[in-house]
Amino acid sequence: MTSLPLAPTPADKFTFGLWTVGWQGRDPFGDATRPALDPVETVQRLAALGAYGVTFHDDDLIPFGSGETKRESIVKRFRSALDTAGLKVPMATTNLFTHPVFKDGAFTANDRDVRRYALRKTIRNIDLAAELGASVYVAWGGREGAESGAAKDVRTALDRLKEAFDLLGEYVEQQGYDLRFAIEPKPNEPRGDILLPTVGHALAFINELERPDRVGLNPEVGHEQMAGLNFAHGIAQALWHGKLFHIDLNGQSGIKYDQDLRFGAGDLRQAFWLVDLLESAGYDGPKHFDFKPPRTEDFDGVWASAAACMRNYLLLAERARAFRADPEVQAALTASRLPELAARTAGDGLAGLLADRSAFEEFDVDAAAARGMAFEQLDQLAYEHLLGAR
Ligand SMILES: [Mn+2]
Repeated sequence: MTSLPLAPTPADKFTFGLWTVGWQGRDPFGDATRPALDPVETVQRLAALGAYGVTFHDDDLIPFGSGETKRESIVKRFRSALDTAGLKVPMATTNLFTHPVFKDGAFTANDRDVRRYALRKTIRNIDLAAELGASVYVAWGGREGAESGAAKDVRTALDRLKEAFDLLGEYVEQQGYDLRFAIEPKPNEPRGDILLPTVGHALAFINELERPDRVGLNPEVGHEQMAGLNFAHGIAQALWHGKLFHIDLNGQSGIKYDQDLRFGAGDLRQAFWLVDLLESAGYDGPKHFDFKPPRTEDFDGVWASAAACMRNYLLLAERARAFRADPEVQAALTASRLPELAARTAGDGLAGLLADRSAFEEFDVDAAAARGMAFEQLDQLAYEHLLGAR
């Protein structure tokens, strides 16, 4: 296949966290392999690559413990870099996991004073997020969890987690900010087990909040795949509930540590179905990359990896469009009876269903059981498009 002339533009709404390209490669077994990156340089480089925006944790931009004067000068310099580069800040989040004070969690730490500190730290960055024009505030509770059974009373911890989101919702409402929260589920790492481990757990939790409309999801590819789940299915359900407020794109190879590979690496097949879903569903929020350029890379590798995230999305979108537009695919979808799934099961109502002898008494169960679904022909067509053979 020849190289497709696909270059990202801000209209594609690709965004990156400061902590992604800025990751220095420090892991549990080794020290940093790259120096720190100036957020201003990140803004310039991402704009040059065709990105739409950047996102940040409070401490990515303003080092933990900075005084008010230093904070103001950092924000001023960052804002001016954004304006010059034309980059947006559609989302921000809080670092409630790096500092040792959060070793037992933030909103669900057993220590009450840690919980109160975590709320104040979050509220402080919500003000900055609103000031920079963000419309989504992500909450990843990386340390909200436990390694052992009695260490965390999960039902009580969920009470505290609800209390936190209710208070944050009240604050945002009081301030009149146009800001919604997006919970990011993850099953484990850094805690042995994390609360709200999957999309489904988080969706159920949101229903118990005082302001459920203000809270949705920020699912991450690798986080669901770490739990062995089908990410596209999880996203489809989040869309069905109207809860896909934001999305973290990256790559993961099966059930193992959180790999944060560039988007498209790892499970390419799931990446294809994800892009097919996002494009056909008309998702119009930011397409946010939360990945880590491997610690083997120098800065050339970092920017190559960032550019590849966007290019892989565009390539997959092009492949998905070709798949959907192929007349043979449309015929195969009909042969697999997808249009029939869209028909009401009992459009004739309960009375009609009960009166319909062909639905039960005269239904030819054996004939229906014998019908093939033709899914293999359909799936092979998808593979042919994904592999560039059609
Ligand atoms: Mn991850």
